[in-house]
Amino acid sequence: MLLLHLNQTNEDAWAERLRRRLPAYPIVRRGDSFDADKVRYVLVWKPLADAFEGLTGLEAVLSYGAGVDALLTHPRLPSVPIVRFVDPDLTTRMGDYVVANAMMHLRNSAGFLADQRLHRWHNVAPAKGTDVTVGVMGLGQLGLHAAARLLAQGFRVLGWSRRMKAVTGVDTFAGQEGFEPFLAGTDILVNLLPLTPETRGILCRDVFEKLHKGVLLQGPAVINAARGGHQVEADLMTALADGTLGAASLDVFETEPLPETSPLWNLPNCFITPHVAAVSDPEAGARYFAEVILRHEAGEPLPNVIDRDLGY
Ligand code: NDP
Ligand code: OXD
Repeated sequence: MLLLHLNQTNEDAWAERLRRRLPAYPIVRRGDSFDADKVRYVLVWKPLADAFEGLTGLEAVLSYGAGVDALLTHPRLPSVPIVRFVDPDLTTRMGDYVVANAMMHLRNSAGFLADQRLHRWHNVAPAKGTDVTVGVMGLGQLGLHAAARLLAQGFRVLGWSRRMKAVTGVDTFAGQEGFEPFLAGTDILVNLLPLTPETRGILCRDVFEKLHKGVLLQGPAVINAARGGHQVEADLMTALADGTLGAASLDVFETEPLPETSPLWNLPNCFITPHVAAVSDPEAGARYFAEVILRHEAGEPLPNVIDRDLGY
């Protein structure tokens, strides 16, 4: 049995598509009445307190988000494998977000928007893409794709990961010793790291100050498409206000939804989106998770199982 523990608005779409893909497999939803001990798989992302209650026969937790930080901090997370969502649909959406926002920063969108509001004709030329370096933090499923898309746009691309990687066209750095040289060469910093104890708060003033200056008109830019817990919002506020950063694109926040009272809303050089950089599409998700279940039921190993010790 598959239990859908989805606490979001498109719950019906997920249920309908999964039932279509798995017509012979029992699927129940949170709130239905069912034998909890018959549940072999639970589809969940940001688990509520009771998400795993009574699931004594569980084979795997299926995370319909790519990031598993909310699962890993659940106090009653069962010790079964966690399969996360890895899919070209999600990856492409993230690539779209990163490219769109990198292009906005390249073209000085924050500066020209501010001028437009003042009816000011300020005739300055933005930098050229081939002179701008985008540094991608995290060279996993999403970071590698984003790097390829940025290269295709003509940017120079640097990449940073935990372990050293060889990526065609990308200058790569790894670990703590690689972090400062990576930052020193970066005009636009893209965060695609998982949220772990090691990466929490990584987008802080000290990091913003180390970014490369002099290429983008208003100063270096930051794009955070990973998790709000990566950014120190007070540091972002001051860096965006005092020119340490020229602009930022934030899709994720320490508290979501971003409170109406957050001063981030009012910063003219901060582009805010409501955690939609790469949504998990029900059609793509149903295709992926139906395949995971069918293969596992046929005796094959589970794919994309996260490493609990690493936290991603
Ligand atoms: P992956 O697990 O595929 O990749 C993670 C990358 O981060 C790896 O390259 C890994 O290094 C690197 N990394 C992890 N820890 C460190 C560290 N301490 N120092 C340096 N590098 C580190 O993740 P995905 O690419 O699939 O996803 C990344 C994140 O994006 C998710 O965890 C999620 O939080 C976020 N996300 C946001 C979405 C949105 O809509 N805003 C949508 C989907 C995901 P190594 O290769 O050496 O292991
Ligand atoms: C994810 C997300 O982790 O949407 O997939 O943030």
